[in-house]
Amino acid sequence: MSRKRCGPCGTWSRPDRVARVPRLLASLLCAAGLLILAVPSASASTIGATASTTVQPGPKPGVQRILYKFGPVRITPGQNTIEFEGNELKPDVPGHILRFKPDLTYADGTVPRVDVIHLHHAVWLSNFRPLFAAGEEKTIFNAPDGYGWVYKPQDKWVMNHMIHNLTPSPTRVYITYEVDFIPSGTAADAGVRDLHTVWNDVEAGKVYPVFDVHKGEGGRDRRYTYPQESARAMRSRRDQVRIDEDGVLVGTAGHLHPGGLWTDLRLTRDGRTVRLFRSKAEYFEPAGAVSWDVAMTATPENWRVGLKKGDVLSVSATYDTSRSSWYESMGIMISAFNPGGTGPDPFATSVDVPGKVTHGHLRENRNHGGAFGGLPDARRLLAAPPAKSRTVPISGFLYGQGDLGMTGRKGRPPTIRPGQSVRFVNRDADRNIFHTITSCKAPCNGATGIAYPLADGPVRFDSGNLGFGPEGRTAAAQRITWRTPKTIRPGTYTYFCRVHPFMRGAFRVAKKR
Ligand SMILES: [Cu+2]
Repeated sequence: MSRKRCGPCGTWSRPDRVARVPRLLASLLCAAGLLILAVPSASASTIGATASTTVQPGPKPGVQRILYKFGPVRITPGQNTIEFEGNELKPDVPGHILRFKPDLTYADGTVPRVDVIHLHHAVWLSNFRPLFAAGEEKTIFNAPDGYGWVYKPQDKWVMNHMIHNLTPSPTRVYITYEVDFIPSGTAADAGVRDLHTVWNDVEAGKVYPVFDVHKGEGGRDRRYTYPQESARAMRSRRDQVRIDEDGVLVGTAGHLHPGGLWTDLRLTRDGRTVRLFRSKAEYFEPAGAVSWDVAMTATPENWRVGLKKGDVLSVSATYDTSRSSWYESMGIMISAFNPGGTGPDPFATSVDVPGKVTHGHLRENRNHGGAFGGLPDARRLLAAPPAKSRTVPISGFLYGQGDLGMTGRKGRPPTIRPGQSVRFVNRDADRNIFHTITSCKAPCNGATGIAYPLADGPVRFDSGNLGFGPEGRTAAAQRITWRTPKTIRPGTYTYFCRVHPFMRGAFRVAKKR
């Protein structure tokens, strides 16, 4: 399969028919140039012999239900990278897309457990702009009756995906999407009104549009809203999109990460702002707002908002910070816009109604973790003298000293004195494997699952993804070393790898002699 590396520019772009700010225009043009290079070599034949299309009877007369299997996508040990691949798996004729249901499967059609293979995101780009997207919440996009996303066969599709392998074992997966489609010129297509995607992203214009949420941030309510509670983000306001023609919004739904409570879509017109919809994270997770066992609410079938040229749509994401830090978080709202259509004025009529989840609990989220996992309690282990130069190499998915999975001397926590620090070096980085050293509450030795471990240590530290990647489009921190803070007080500190949460370790700060 051809895998295209994109350069230092953004493809998370502003949507069709929406004015773009100059900063984004530059990144769009850059993305367009690179993707034009990428697309000609990418076709169904380069994806692999088993890339496939299945046409089934649709839910209504005249509607085709088409299942596309994009792959096999080869997943390397510990993979956590962002990829762009050409995508010819789309309808052959013009028409309208009424419904879009994404998923991730193995070759046999079963869905990987989310604590094993994790769909960080997939974005279906059409003509270099996002059309649909999926994360582990796997929201289903449904156009209201009488509307459909407009589609032409000459639209250039590119698959942007980040599939995260939480284990050291390579595998192969398929990104699947079930599309309900009506061909143009058929009776069923008569009168169907065009939809375009409006993409609001709190970090729009970045290929990896993420922000960190730290435990305890966000004031007394321990709820942190981005960008409003970040002075830096409020200076750039990447979350805003200006609408450049009159029309009607007919639906919206949000995307966020574990810890997220909701995303809000707002409209600003003539200096006034009104909330249009709150997409709530409804957690099935027994432990609460801490995992991917969640579904997002979407707007009801009859939701409409009339928009005027010059209106500004904006998004915010609110996270719970009472229990854990949430690194590399997202906040996106994906809306469907019908140019030229009309709808209620949201300043005169309240449109901010409760939504509905688009699916229930998913089986792949059933392994929650946290039960006894057989690992020791590092607080009871004998201390090891500090390693040479107080450096711990990370290699083969093991922390070289103090890994809770190692027995004997190697498993003992390296011990330093107050004012010193332990230095970690990721020796797996040359195999494109990133690791982190992230604080979790001791003993941090429970079984790995989607809700365990959490970044919930009493002293907050996080190394970032130690490794290198293409500038501007990677989770990598662009370094392979990290030192523990020198200010840490005596005690035993446990940590895990956010990329490979089965990796656990400890270090100790000894009392002053
Ligand atoms: Cu790791």
